[in-house]
Amino acid sequence: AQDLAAAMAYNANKALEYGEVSGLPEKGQTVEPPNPSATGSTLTETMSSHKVGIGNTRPGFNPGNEPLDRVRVDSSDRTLTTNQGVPVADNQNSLKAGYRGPALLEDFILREKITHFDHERIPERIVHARGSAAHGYFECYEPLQHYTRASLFSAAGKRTPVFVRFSTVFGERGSADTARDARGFAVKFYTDEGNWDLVGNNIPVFFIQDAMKFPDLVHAAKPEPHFAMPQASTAHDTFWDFVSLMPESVHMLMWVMSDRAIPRSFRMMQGFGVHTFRLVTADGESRFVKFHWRPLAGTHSLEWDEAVKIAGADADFHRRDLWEAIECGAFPEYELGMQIFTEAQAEEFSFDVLDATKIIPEELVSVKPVGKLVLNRNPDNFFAETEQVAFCAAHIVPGLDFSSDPLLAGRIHSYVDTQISRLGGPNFHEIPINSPVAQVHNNQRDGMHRQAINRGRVAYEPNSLGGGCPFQAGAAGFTSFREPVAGDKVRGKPERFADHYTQATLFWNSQTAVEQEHIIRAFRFELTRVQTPAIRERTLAMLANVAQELAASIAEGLGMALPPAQPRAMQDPPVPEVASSPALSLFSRPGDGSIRMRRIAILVADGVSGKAAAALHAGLSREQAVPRFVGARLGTVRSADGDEIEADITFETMPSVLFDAVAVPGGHQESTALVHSGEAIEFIRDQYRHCKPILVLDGGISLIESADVKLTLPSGELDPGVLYFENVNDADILPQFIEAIAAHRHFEREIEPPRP
Ligand code: HDD
Repeated sequence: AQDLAAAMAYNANKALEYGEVSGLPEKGQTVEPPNPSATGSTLTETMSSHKVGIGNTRPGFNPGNEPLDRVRVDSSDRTLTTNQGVPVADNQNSLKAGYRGPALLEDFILREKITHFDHERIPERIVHARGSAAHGYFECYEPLQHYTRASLFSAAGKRTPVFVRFSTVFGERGSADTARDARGFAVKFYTDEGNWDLVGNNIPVFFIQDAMKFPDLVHAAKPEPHFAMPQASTAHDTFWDFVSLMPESVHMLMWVMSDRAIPRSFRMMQGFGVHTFRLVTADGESRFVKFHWRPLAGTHSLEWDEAVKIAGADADFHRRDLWEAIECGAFPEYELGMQIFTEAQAEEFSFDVLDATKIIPEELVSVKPVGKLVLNRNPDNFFAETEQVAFCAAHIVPGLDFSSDPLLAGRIHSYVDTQISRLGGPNFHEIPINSPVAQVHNNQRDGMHRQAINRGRVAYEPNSLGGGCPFQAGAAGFTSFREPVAGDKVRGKPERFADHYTQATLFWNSQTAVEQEHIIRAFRFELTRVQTPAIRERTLAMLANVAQELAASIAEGLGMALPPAQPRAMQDPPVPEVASSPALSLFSRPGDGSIRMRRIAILVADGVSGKAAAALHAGLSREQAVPRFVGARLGTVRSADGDEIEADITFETMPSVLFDAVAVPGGHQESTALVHSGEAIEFIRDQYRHCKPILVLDGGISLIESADVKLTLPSGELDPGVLYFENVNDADILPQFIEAIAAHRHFEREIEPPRP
């Protein structure tokens, strides 16, 4: 009984009420009321003491803003209790009248357990339901007061905590990670002047120009309502019906049909704020800004065939990758860049910066690096953090402001609104993952699930009974930029919004031949799945305005004649500033040359050269890559040198598509054993088909030959991604293999569709 009492003495849920944890607020976080003696609280302890603890809080102190530790629960060494903290003696059997008798209504333990379980699920997000998240920090490179008074940009080296959620857009919560889709890139900055949510995507433009069309877009893209198919795919009639009638979507379609929509990893994709926002200085001066995230690991994507196979082999491919990278200490990093420009500059552009279907080519406004984002901690609990996090485009801090982008205007409303039904009420800002680090003091009260226990009798302003607190921040608070506006009340769009094609063509012209080929194949895939010929035809007619050769190649793949181009909304669009922009190619950002967290298969079977296998494993591990010994079955493999190697995983459980490269370490029996394994041959063939690096040593060559892998390209040159060394001790093996892996893919050899 004594042990039980000791175990019960501490309740991690209520840590606040036990000493140290409820410490003083950070210096500078407390705003002293102008006249403390005027505070007419009936709770005198509010003002009474400098001591902390129950009944002894400091003025302005709000325990709700303490770090998340206050709500973390660790049940190790604890007894099981009900939600009321009552110890539970038996968690196996319900209460019955006799062992074979009926269950009793009074069994509050059973009823509480089942009732809670019955209500465990909350609605998934209307869009972006499938996501994965991580904690980290943002570090500012240099003070930016010249551009903005936002506190997170106020000093070099200043760190602001962040929580970042990546997502697919259209799939349901349990859908596969590698669906063709845009990816959400939502960042919550817990700044010392409140939360700023930069809720972006990995694509810099959007399907539509006005929030009025968002429900239509989502209804068209989601599974069709009569039979709820297809899941996490836009390859169906309603989507293409809608977009082919909405040519403003064509620029975004080009991006979504490119390999951007099948990233290799969340660590290897860009992010964009999409809209034009404002930076505002302390003097009230404003410039426009577009936000860019650039991954230090470079931008890399999957091949479509790979993405499809990964969906079956590991539907959690991106979630696992993010989790494992952080667990391994290979922290994902991104640089934040800003395209900063004036309204006068914006006037001169051939496009409208309030149109979310347009980019600003980097040739016009360069991207200024302003800071670094590092993701260094996985959430403790998926539901409490990743699921309950509520990003809102309306969450903005002093020094930043919105532009009049009509898509953004709708978002400012939608996000807060959707959380109210998703998270069950207006107090979702109190859920620990959402609560700001900055203090919260206002006269909003009550509502479902209220956590804060606001003291005193005052919940209005102005007041004298509360000393006028909380008082207005005045100039120190958020002030909207004084933008002069005038105009008639109208429903309509500015003229340049009607130019739908110029930037879609710019994107097409900026792609390499390999990327163009992939875009054509993606359109063919999607439109082949469309059942209604008229929708295919209308889409082709729209694409003919982007590039004739694009539309013609797709038409050929569909077995259709190319229809005449759709009439354009704008007959004479302005001449674009640039005809091509290399920064729009995925290949323009190969990354920092590291192979951190790349997965590499080392194929093993009895007779493998153990020395070579071990050297490869050690060398790749040193580079923070993840080598795995892959065999036909688990257990021990006896190497040619007599050593034993433990196979980590099998061909069946981790097929080729889950690896970035393969090594066949050679040896004699080994090559024979693998040559007779259909799985090993298929493994190598897929690596080859997906343009991945292949390393072959010594006798391993027979396996490569069985898989029809050529050391040379059709041009006769050596394939830089297929490395063969006869001598397993060659000093060049590791450096060359690492270089080939860092290059990610070797598209020189691309053979899609595969040769017979
Ligand atoms: Fe949105 C979620 C990104 C337009 C309405 N959106 C959501 C998320 C991201 C984006 C990343 C997931 C946040 C998370 O991880 O929880 N959305 C965008 C971008 C857009 C965009 C980059 C265009 C530039 N969205 C957009 C419009 C509307 C919405 C025009 C409505 C008018 N978005 C929502 C939403 C969601 C959402 C319904 C669903 C769940 C949520 O908000 O929290 O309110």
